[in-house]
Amino acid sequence: MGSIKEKFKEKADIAAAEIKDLLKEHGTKTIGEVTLAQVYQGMRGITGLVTETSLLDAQEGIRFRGYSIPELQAKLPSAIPGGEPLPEGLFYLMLIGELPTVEEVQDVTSILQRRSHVPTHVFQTIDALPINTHPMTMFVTAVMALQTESNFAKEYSKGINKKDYWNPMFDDAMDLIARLPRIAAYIYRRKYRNNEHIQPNGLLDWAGNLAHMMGFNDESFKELMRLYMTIHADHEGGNVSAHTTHLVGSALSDPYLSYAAGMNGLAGPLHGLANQEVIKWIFEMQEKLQTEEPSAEQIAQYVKDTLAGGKVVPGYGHAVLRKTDPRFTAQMEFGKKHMPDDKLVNTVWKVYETVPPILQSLGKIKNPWPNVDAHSGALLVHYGLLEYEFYTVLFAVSRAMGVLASLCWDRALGFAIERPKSITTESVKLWLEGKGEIWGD
Ligand code: CMX
Repeated sequence: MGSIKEKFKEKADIAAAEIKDLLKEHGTKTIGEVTLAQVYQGMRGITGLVTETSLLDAQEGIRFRGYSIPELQAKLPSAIPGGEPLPEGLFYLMLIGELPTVEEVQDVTSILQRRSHVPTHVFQTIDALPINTHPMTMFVTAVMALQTESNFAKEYSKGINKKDYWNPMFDDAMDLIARLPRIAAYIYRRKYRNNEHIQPNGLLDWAGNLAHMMGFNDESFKELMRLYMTIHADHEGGNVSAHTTHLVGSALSDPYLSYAAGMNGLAGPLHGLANQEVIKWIFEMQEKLQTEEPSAEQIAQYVKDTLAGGKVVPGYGHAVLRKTDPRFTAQMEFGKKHMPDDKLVNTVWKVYETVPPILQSLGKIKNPWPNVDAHSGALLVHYGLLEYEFYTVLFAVSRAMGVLASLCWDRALGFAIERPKSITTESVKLWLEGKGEIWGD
């Protein structure tokens, strides 16, 4: 058993015993009320899940095991002195609950290197799809093809004690995270670089290797990938991609099936696909206005036209956050350091000055501030990654670390199959007339 696996099991056993005691003593306590409006409106604000890896505060933004993004940038080991954190370090933190040492991060990097082999049939499956297939469809299809490799599925069919579920789950999570950069880079090179592929470099870290295999060897692009993979990894448990992975995993579907399901949710324009929508929206604005440097007035008019067309302003708003997303701020800092004069990046900053007051003036939007997706595309375009349909694949590679670390915890803590109660409007009407209850079995 590798040391990270042993450490995970040790931590999980302690946590499982704590939760058992906690529920024994406090299990009947009420933690909130549910209104009818919440039931109809996306269950917003209902606390109904446990996710150990990160917690989102509406004002402060995301904290991973208690650490904010600036704290991670200061405390996690980096590939170059003073550089961006290595995402392997964040994965260790989410999985084990403690900040890793440099050696522990190196250990994760080498485990991922060793497990990164992708079987030929996965590449053949990608090749079988028409070239105009969306990269997220290719990505999820490839993950499904890779499901042949699931240790959990094999062990379960042989017959496994439920106490041991966590073990093959852990192996699957590691294998899958290790293999995703290879798959993502293959899709990128097949679709956008004449099918000319680049072999992995065994000396590089996980995110650096992804940049290398995609064909981007600028050191600051590798740094961007390390930052990008870190900040997109997790956003507590209720968002569509994390919740779906957890939900599907709760049926004991293996990590390949569960993660693929979650990434189908990430591919929606109100969630992860918003990163492609933002750049598309800005490119269309440039095209319409015939300028690469639109003024604040021109942007304001374009925003109003977008809203008048019954469309959302992509990259703005959030279901939980009520301030500028710290993941946006981290990318803005990166832009100021590496490309302060880039015209597109400056447009993103001008959009940031212009959009919030307009959204606020509508009076119905709970959060007029930018989210993570408002910034990411402009940084990628700076390095020549213009193919915006690919952006959500990068988000998906990063998100694997959070949702799969959580899946390991789900199985180690023996979490139950998810099965909330649903109701019909007819039953609501009867309840309102005092003719029956809508809850219960
Ligand atoms: N532009 C226009 N209208 C918006 C808006 C935006 N950016 N954000 C919210 N609204 C609208 C909603 O559509 C809703 O309108 P209706 O009442 O007419 O249906 C109203 O404002 C209230 O919405 P809300 O409670 O403030 O926001 P929700 O929790 O319902 O939705 C989100 C959150 C992210 C889906 C929404 O803000 C949105 O669509 N944003 C644009 C897409 C985007 O950037 N998504 C990425 C989010 C981050 C991620 O998951 O990656």
